[in-house]
Amino acid sequence: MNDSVHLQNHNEIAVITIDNPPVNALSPAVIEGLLAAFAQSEADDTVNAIVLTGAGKTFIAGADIREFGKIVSGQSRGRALLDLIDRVENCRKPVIMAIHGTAFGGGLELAMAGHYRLADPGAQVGQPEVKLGLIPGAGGTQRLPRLAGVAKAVEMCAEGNPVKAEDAARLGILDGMVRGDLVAEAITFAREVAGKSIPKTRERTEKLGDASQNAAIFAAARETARKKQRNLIAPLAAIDAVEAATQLPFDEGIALERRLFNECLFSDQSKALIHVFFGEREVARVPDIPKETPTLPVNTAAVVGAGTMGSGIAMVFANAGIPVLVKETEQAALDRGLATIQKNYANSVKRGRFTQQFADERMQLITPTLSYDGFSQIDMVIEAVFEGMALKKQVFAELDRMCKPGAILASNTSTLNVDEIAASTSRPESVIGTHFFSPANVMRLLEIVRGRASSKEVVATCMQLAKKLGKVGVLVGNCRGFVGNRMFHPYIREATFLVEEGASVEAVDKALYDFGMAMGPLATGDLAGLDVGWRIRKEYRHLEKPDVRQAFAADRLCELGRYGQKTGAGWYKYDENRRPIPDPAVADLVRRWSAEAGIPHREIPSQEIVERCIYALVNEGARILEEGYALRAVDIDIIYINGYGFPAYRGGPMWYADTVGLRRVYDRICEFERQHGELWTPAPLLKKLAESNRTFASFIREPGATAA
Ligand code: 3H9
Repeated sequence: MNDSVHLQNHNEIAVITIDNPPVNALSPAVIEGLLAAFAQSEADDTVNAIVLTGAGKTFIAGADIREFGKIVSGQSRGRALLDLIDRVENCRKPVIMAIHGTAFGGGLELAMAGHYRLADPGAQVGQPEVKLGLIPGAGGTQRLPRLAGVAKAVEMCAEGNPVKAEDAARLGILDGMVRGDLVAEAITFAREVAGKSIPKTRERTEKLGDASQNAAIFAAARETARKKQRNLIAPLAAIDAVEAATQLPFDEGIALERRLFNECLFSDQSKALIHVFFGEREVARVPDIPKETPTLPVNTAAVVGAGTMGSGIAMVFANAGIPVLVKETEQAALDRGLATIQKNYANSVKRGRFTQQFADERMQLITPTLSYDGFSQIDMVIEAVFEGMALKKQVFAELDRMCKPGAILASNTSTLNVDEIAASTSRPESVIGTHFFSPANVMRLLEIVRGRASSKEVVATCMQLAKKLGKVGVLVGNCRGFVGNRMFHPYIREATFLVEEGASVEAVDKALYDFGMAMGPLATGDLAGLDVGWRIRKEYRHLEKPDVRQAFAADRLCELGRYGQKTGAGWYKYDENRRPIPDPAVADLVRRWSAEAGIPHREIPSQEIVERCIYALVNEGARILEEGYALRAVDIDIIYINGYGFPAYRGGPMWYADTVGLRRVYDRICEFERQHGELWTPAPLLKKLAESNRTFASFIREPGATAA
């Protein structure tokens, strides 16, 4: 047919194969090839039935996401897939879908327009469009409830999670599972159904339920969406579209789905989420480390330090099936670490995330130890001891003596200089930073810190390992705080300044929560422990300029023993369930401290709160980008979304600034500089891009001029 669609005749059964690697996305060429293949098969009198399958590792991963930009810019009407789907459903010969790998999005929609669906037991089906800020746009919201029932269809379209073949067969999305050769079995099945009446999904109504039951399902789904997918428009649109399937004739339902799909497609949310989808894949690409770079095997690991981070990191390795030693210096600390791990697994089993058997098997992979015995066999060690340079250096010198040549020696430092740590070994090329985020077994982000001497093999291995560990690995350069924490510092500073200027603790947190952050900055401080920042600020006090304003309120709270959640009080008070309660005592204290410091209190609108905090992130991000500590603006976005609770539907801080317009962001930052002084000096890159009407996304650095 064409390069991406092949047609073969197997004794009266046409087999159409999509061959569009890597995931058989429905590109214009695939759709065109399929239309031609169906036309030819229908016209061919020797063909009695048609089997559609995918070459390679999957059936169809969905519409081609890269095409959406063309619809938005008016270059394409985007109707071709709908036309194909109509053609398939109206085909006069039975169409059997032979599904392996994934039938996602448009792939499932096409499959549901077929007359029968058979699948490999390892297959998955799903409508993940909502994760791209979209709804199914090729009939998914109308056909899925007809096959799976209303409740499951609402859940799948609004939440976007995949369903395994076995469950899909039970639900009626699939007609059966095939354990042997999928295509051969589909051909046999095709012979059985050829010539018989052809069932069409659009004509089915028996699973569409009754009005009162449905009303309860939709009300519950809307409530869940508002809570769990806060501020997102696509989940609610998906629910509306499925509701239409229960209330309108099929064609009218399709028309409504189309309208809602387009509304979502043209929204800023969808553009941002598509940016994030490609961004999460883009960050794996490191310009000077090609794909073919050899990597080192990581079949065994060790973690030094069994505190909160160390025990979480050990779980990450165990969960990926990698045996891991956990070393402590004292039995009591080791016992505490192991108890934490056991408690975490027990909670996961209780919540249904893991089976007891899975948890038991993972525990078996974790071996506690008080010595370096066995370290000489280990492929990769992650140091997760207390954040102090002297101790880290001592541990690395020991690892240098104990570990085999070529073993990767990684530090989980969140701020310290990886080159200085590497210098305490005789093999700085094997040393790298792997900055996990707390809780390590939950948070997806892994900052991989490239030292001056880190070898390309070591960097490539860690980038690849991140994926195996279920993390998004982002390569960053070795500056203080790396990318994430370096930007977090001015963000928290502004939140504190705002309180010192008269905004209430709750108002600051609410403004940023409403903006979409997972938590307000002050509540985050309480969770992490205010003493952490206090300790760092004390250590670096000698670097502060005397005439530059410093935030003081958090340090004063620490002096009063208010470290946050762990002491039952910080910016907030906490009840026994660690629920935050606004504390009038804090408001009084801050008012007094501000008066003493000569800072007048004033009303601060929530817009200013958001701009002060978010633009502080953006300005520091611009410096990091220009200095080469992040490879691209999107790397910063992915860090903030996966490690700091930045809303994905705003695309990350740099993408968000692009959508506001860099000129506007720059002008506002200049205003802040006039009001608040040199802490707000605009980053030179921001100034340059704003003045030339460009975006962060368009910024490409000279090759080689990077520390990441
Ligand atoms: C849709 O269908 C809308 C319709 O309802 C209506 C339309 C009118 N398009 O993830 P990987 C690329 S919306 C284009 O690393 P894995 C991906 O960028 C769509 N490209 O592999 C990457 O490229 P590169 C609904 C796509 O094995 C490469 O393929 N469907 C698409 O870890 C490999 O991807 C979805 O949302 C695509 N649809 O995971 C499914 N999908 O190598 C999105 C992937 O240059 N896809 N690419 O970086 C996925 O969830 C995963 O890719 C999948 C494979 C699970 C399939």
